[in-house]
Amino acid sequence: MSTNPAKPIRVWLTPPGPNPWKVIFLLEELGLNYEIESFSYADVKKKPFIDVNPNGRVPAIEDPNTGITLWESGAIYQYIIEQYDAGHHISYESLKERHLGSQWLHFQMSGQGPYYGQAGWFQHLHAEKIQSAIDRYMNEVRRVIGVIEGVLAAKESQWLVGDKMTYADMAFVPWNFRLSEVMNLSWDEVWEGAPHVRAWHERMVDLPSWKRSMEIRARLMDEQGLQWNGVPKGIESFDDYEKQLAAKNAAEKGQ
Ligand SMILES: N[C@@H](CCC(=O)N[C@@H](CS)C(=O)NCC(=O)O)C(=O)O
Repeated sequence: MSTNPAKPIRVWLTPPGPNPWKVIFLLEELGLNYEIESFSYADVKKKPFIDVNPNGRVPAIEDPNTGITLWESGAIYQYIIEQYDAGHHISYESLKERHLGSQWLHFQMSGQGPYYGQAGWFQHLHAEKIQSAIDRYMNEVRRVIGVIEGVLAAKESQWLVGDKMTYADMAFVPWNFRLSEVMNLSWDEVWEGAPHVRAWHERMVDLPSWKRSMEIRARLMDEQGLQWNGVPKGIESFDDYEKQLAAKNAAEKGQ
């Protein structure tokens, strides 16, 4: 059971990246009243958004029920859980489990998100191909998957905390969902040596709340003329997109 806010929580997001979908997934799983303010990634460091988040990164929320504005998806998770998961559908009340949930959320925020993000950046978007940087972040992605694999394999439960899915499990989904693109590998290759992580991830992407979140993403991407992988419509593949970005970069350097 969750406590539903009377007025919708406003979620500011740009559709392509994974972080906003972490929050939408949580709101959908709890069945909370919310609305989306979708805008272009090109405007993330501009007004009006930087009045909401001076750091110019999505997601951010405004909750008119409490007057609270928050950014950083981990802080948003903690707030939503404390304020709106009174029935502990995806959290625990007990001291140990509360802190284990916090531990995994911190690990996701500091160990998964930034490293996966840098892996994707150096693999696809950085103007030069720097193999040592690609290797460093890809190795770190593998290491993070390995940490979770070891923990899940050793546990009787299929979840990180206690014996049910919690927000701590859910927080990992949006970045893991992008791994095939980030690593440029098939899903079988991504999950090689990590059967427990694979099963854990697949259980969550099969949830109606995740499926609804991805339907919303598809609609908002379409509204902005973007294909599912973030490539603008009219450009065939991510490879072609990378080539166009590289040419644009080179032209700007030449100026
Ligand atoms: N630690 C932040 C990361 C947020 C983040 O990096 N979001 C990306 C989109 S997925 C973004 O807004 N990037 C804009 C930029 O890098 O300028 C969080 O978890 O909320």
